[in-house]
Amino acid sequence: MAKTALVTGILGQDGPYLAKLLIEKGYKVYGLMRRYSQPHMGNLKFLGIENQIDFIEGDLTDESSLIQLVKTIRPTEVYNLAAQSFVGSSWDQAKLTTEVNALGVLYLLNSIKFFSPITKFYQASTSEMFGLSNDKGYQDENTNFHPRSPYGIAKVYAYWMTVNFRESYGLFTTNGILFNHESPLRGIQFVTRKITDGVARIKLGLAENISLGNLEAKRDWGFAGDYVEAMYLMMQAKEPDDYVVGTGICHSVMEFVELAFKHVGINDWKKYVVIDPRFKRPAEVPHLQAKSDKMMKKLGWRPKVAFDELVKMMVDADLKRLNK
Ligand code: NAP
Ligand code: G4F
Repeated sequence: MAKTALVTGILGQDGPYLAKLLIEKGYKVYGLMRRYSQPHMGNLKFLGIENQIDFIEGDLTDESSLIQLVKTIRPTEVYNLAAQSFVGSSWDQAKLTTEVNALGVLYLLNSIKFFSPITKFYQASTSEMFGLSNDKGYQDENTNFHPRSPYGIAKVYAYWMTVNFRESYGLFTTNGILFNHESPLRGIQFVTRKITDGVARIKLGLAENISLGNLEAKRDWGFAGDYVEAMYLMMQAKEPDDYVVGTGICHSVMEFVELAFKHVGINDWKKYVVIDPRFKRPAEVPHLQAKSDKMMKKLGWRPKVAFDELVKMMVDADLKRLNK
């Protein structure tokens, strides 16, 4: 019998990459999507898999929709990628962020516990949970959480609920604590896509500048396609556990900007960047850098795409998109 996977967040960035990987491995993939007047299939189309997913309507905040689909499909694996994932919006939409990112996870775990306890569960946890914790210059599974945004706080709740369902009910539940990962499918609000789209527009004469916030922030940026492999590996492990996933190398937003402009032959990038306080956050996370030794040693995961390749891949994809 083919394995079945339910992927929430199927229309986002990670959902399509993960679905593609699972399809290649012979899974039947169900995708949870909200009800839209016009569904946006762009990211699935980009990977050429829009006709290979069984779509199911539902919402993480609607427990009855989750119960119904878990009960009906009884999937081998559930990958919970759905979230209000933009940190910047989480201060103004703290309640919504909590309902989706925290309570939504409880609803999904309850649906599995009551209606399909053999189903394995993956929770999209995040380095944002570490927030200000940086005593050692890196973060690993032993680092304390000190979230700095309603987004990070809601994700801490979901993290512990995922652990608690494992400890209380013996379910196979696992947390992937993923550091920032990017791709041409990244949402336009996130700083990397905002930069690569802006650079491509400037190069093509379609824009004059890019407005950004804090250029000093440092992130451990990897390629989303590599990170969905880590999700899959965690779900194939003998025992459920929690893992930090990142490249181990971090760069500042400024370095990202510099490299993106350099790739299109512009060296004097400062002429094109405007600092706009509206893009600064009420509380910043200054430095995220993963130490993924556990993931690498226990599950053999390795990132394949380096930072400079990632920046070039994203700029090239935006140039191509805009040229069309
Ligand atoms: P994304 O592109 O923003 O995708 C999130 C998806 O969740 C979207 O498709 C969205 O639907 C869906 N969603 C939002 N609210 C929902 C609801 N109430 N019910 C059902 N679906 C809902 O995020 P991503 O970058 O792929 O990230 C995937 C997951 O990993 C997220 O949980 C994120 O918090 C977490 N994470 C991401 C990173 C990263 O660097 N990318 C790092 C660590 C953790 P719409 O398409 O309708 O908006
Ligand atoms: O691209 P960002 O918005 O990503 P952020 O906040 O790190 O969150 C992403 O990664 C998390 C994992 O660590 C995920 F959990 C989360 O779902 C999301 O995928 O911002 C990155 C950095 C921040 O320090 C921000 O202050 O870039 C800085 N920045 C500077 N100017 C900006 C801007 N961020 C955005 N979005 N827009 C700017 O103009």
